Amino acid sequence: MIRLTVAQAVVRFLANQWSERDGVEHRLFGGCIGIFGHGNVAGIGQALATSTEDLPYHLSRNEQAMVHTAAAYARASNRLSTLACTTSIGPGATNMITGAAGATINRLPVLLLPGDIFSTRVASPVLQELEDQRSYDISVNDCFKPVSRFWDRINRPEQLPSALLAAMRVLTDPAETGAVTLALPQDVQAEAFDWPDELFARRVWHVARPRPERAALLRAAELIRSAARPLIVAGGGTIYSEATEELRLFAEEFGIPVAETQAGKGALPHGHPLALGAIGATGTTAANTLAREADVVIGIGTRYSDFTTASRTIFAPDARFVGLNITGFDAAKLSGLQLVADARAGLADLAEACAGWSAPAPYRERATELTRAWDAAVDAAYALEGSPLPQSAVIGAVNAAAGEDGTVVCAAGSMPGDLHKLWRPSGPGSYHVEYGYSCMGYEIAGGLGVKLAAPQREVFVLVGDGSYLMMAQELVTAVSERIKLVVVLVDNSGFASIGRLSESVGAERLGTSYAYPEGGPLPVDLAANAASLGATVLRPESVSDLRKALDAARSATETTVIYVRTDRLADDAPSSEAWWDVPVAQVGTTSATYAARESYEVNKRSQRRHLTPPA
Ligand SMILES: Cc1ncc(C[n+]2csc(CCOP(=O)(O)OP(=O)(O)O)c2C)c(N)n1
Ligand SMILES: [Mg+2]
Repeated sequence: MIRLTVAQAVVRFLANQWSERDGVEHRLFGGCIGIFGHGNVAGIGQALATSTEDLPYHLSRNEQAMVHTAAAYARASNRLSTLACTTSIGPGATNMITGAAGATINRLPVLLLPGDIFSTRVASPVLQELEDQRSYDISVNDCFKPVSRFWDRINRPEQLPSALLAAMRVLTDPAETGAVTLALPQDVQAEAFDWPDELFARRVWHVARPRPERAALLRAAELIRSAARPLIVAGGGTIYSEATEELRLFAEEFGIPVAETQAGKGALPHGHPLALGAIGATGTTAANTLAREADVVIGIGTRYSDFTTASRTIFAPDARFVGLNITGFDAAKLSGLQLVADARAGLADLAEACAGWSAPAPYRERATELTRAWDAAVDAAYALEGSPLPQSAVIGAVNAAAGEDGTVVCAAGSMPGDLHKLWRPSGPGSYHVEYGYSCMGYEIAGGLGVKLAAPQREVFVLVGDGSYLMMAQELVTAVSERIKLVVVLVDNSGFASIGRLSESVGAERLGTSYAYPEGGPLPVDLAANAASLGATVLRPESVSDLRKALDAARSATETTVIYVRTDRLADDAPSSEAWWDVPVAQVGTTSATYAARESYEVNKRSQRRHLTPPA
């Protein structure tokens, strides 16, 4: 027996959890990130302060941000490792909900430990307590339920061991993973209990590589062998499963071109003759052309978001789908033939089952040709010059500076779409755009997570002025913890993305420009703001100066913010020639609205249901 408080037991337990895949073990928790207040200061706070275990603590500046940091850490670790997040009760806790939704949507493991109201309820209502007149059993932490893959509240110490084990199981199960919430009432956190020694034994969570069922494998192979124009859609699961080498071999052996989702980008590096790059609403014309022509689509580790399918307009109405996915839920999408398996194991088995077959040779050449044309369009966009700077040129300069060991981080605004189209990834891990939740504010916080998980990488955060204003404070965390980031702050005085969208739906760019109501720029200086938070700041005004600034930031040891001005109204990236479904008002006061509605209805007609049985 070991006598510890509940919080001390949590800390000790977490420090002794490991994940294992392919014989390699990883600490399941690279650390604990948190902000203290009443609800965790005397519990988890005291436990961390006095712990001798290996669980480093990081002080974040915002609870939403710290969940983004943990999710980015998990993504950069291919989900084999994450961070635990601790908060006070009330607003500290609920600030994490946005981050939790982002992690769950992106299928990334994060452990959330919000403080909770007294289990004894003797002094209720306490500061920051939600009083629900229907039940004393409800607290704000109930809001975590829909965004958590496992949720529990520890009202008695005896409940802790089974809750911890269930939490670890979900975090390390690639089919179930996402945010896991263990709400910890503040009195219970501080309560001592006699724990069995075995609770703190070193525990290894084996991350499985389930193989496909034989019959399903044969069905999938038969469908693939029947294809004249097969296409692979590689999603994030391909990267998390570390299946990129199997993907390359599979594509080469059978002559199947590979298109990539946002999370899958980098699965097949740019320059490979079968790498089509991005697919969908923000795709390359190469990938989108072949998507329209494909008769069999093999989705690997993809959730088929509306961006990937161009809101279900990119694939032929009678295209048939094979869904190789760790979850049946995703495998079955678009009426797919379900191949429920780990991506790497599934690809190896599928290769065996398809042996001897190959897509027609001219089809392979067509993929390479289409890609060459897109590459030329990107070269032209990357070569743009001007003042304010063209966004494509900014992305091109960062792409060049990132080289082989760089990772680009982004999440919201006009840049994720441009990055998806333009960025030339050097491999898996080089591209980190959070586009499941596309959460403004993820950028700098996420950059921290990537750098903590992969310190050998040079991390380039691309952040718009809108996102920066939502969450710039993590620069202070970067500075104080000496976590080096290169942040490229792209200021276009508002929302280029939503402004463009607003105009296209007849909403007249309302609320998308940072200016006085009567017009005219605001006396706001975001570069000075970044400097005031402790970053080194550079203000290049030309593309060649930007390149020099990137070189300087790369060789610096401290966090640098490179501030560039771009034009909110410019759209210099080549078109994807694909659609995204955003509803347009059916009645309005301007002819623009009616024109937008009319073209919307035309596009709607090309939306497909994908109900064709696969075999
Ligand atoms: C938290 C959050 N709120 C709102 C949105 C909707 N949204 C998407 S992009 C965007 C504007 C982003 O502006 P900025 O970061 O300056 O990028 P830009 O579009 O100018 O490139 C908004 C409001 C969002 N994605 N996330
Ligand atoms: Mg902007």
